Amino acid sequence: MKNRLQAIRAEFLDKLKQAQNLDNLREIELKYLSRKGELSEVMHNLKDLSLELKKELGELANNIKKELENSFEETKKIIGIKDDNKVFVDITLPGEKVDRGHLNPITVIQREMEDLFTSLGFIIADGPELESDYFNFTALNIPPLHPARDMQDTFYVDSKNSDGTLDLVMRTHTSPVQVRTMKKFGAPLKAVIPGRCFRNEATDARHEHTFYQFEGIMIDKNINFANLKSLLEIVGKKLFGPNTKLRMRPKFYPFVEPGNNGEYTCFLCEGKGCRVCKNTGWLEIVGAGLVHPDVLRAGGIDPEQYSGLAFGFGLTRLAMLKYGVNDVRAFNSGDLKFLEQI
Ligand code: FA5
Repeated sequence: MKNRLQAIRAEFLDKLKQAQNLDNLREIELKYLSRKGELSEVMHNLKDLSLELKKELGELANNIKKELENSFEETKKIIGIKDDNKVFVDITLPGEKVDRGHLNPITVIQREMEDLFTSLGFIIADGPELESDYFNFTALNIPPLHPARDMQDTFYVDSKNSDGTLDLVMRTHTSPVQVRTMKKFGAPLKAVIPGRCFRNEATDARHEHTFYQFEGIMIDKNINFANLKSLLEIVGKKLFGPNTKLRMRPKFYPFVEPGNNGEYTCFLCEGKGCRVCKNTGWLEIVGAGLVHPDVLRAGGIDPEQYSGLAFGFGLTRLAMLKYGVNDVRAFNSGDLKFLEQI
């Protein structure tokens, strides 16, 4: 049997050397390597041998099989290239599935908003996520020890000012970039600022420690509340459809005066009341107001000459509404099953 194996090996390699085209190769494969080929037949007969011989010849047979298969594949590659009219393609093999990625839902909404605002002449501005305490709070009319700081607790970085107060914070909102853009570009100014924010929250289905906002600021002569209202109406119609209505209710934000909460009619029930709007018919979407004179001054703009409007959407919450996501924590979970289905 040992001789038989060596003879098959020699014969196979000889025929392979002489093979000219893919048809020759198929014949060789059938005769020696197929299930009913000569090599398989010898291997099948091993079962009748003693345990010791079976072990010895079994190993030899396997090594020869591997060697012949490798030589066969090598020759197939070479002949496949030469024989260019007959490239070896096995059409019975399943195709290779290529996974396609897609944009994160928050990015989709961010881009939609950016498109809308750039079409209205706004620039897109950016600012640091690790922000100074001054820009995040003080420049926005929230001085140290002011009770309004309690509304937005954050993560402080261990770096101190000369007076011992903590200097750097993970920004709690995109509003610090209002003052940064005012200082950079002056007035008049029309800018939107998308970005990631952080808060030290007891997280729940609607509150995450890391989330996205979409800020807007517009400064010019005679900017008033009507400008703010009409701008927010345009956004509501773009996001939720042409019948969407806006209502604005007073809310305290230290950096705007008057400050308010913008609510849109619920896109799901169109104001009738449902589980998404908790039966109120309205969805709280945006904080907004007219820029406080102190904030204009912090940005180097004279409030006697200019006035401004500002707003801040919760971008993550918008994505939750648009895609019917009922737990904000899913966005940061890294769970591909969640991200792929959106
Ligand atoms: C602010 O952050 C203000 N800077 C918004 C603003 C800008 C007001 C300009 C006036 C002028 P507020 O804390 O309400 O406001 O947050 C705004 C939105 O961010 C909320 O409506 C909500 O949609 C989103 N948000 C706030 N905290 C979280 C959180 N922990 N998780 C997810 N989204 C949040």
